[in-house]
Amino acid sequence: MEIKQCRFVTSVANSKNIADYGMPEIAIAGKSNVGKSSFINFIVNNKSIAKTSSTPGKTRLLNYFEINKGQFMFVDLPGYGYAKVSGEVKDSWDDMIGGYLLGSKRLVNVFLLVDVRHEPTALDKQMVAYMHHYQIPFTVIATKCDKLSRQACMKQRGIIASALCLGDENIMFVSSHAKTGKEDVLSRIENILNIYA
Ligand SMILES: Nc1nc2c(ncn2[C@@H]2O[C@H](COP(=O)(O)OP(=O)(O)O)[C@@H](O)[C@H]2O)c(=O)[nH]1
Ligand SMILES: [Mg+2]
Repeated sequence: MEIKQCRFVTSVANSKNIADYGMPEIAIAGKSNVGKSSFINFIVNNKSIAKTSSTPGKTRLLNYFEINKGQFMFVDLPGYGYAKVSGEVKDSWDDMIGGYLLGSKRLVNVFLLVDVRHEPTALDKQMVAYMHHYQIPFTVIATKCDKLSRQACMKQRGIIASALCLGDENIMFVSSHAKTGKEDVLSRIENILNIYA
């Protein structure tokens, strides 16, 4: 699996306006500021196609990125955990997230991003419970691995896995800044797309 091309398609502000673009969709979910947009830029080899921000909680949109001229779509979901205005931690996700997860006809997998340094939050756990409930396949990816030593990352693996009721081997590790972990992500994408081919 190689990503040769990426094109921004559209932003959707209301989950009622979700369209069917005729290709499989992989959604990118996680807290505000966990590194979703940076992850997309890293995986598609583009420095800035997805807008990154050091101000959490800004994106209230679904952003669609078409990969390899119709092979699949990355859908960048709104982050959760921050209120738009006050900057306080919010205890529910945006309606857009559930609207998308249940409304998309082409969703094949959710990449749930968690910060390697932190134990998953209540909202991360809710996401996992929700995906189990609706039988939505997902992949947990720990981000910002450059922030910890290799040994510390391996320790976090167990903490993250047990908080989300998963086996250790189900957590993937990336750093968009140090550009590590891409091969694992690409082979995961390849496997996911093969299932639905
Ligand atoms: N050290 C480090 N920082 C990162 C990494 N990925 C993202 N960031 C930083 O985390 C912040 C939020 O990133 P962004 O991609 O906008 O997160 P999003 O809100 O989930 O889309 C930005 O300041 C990024 O530079 C990473 O792999 N390593
Ligand atoms: Mg973002």
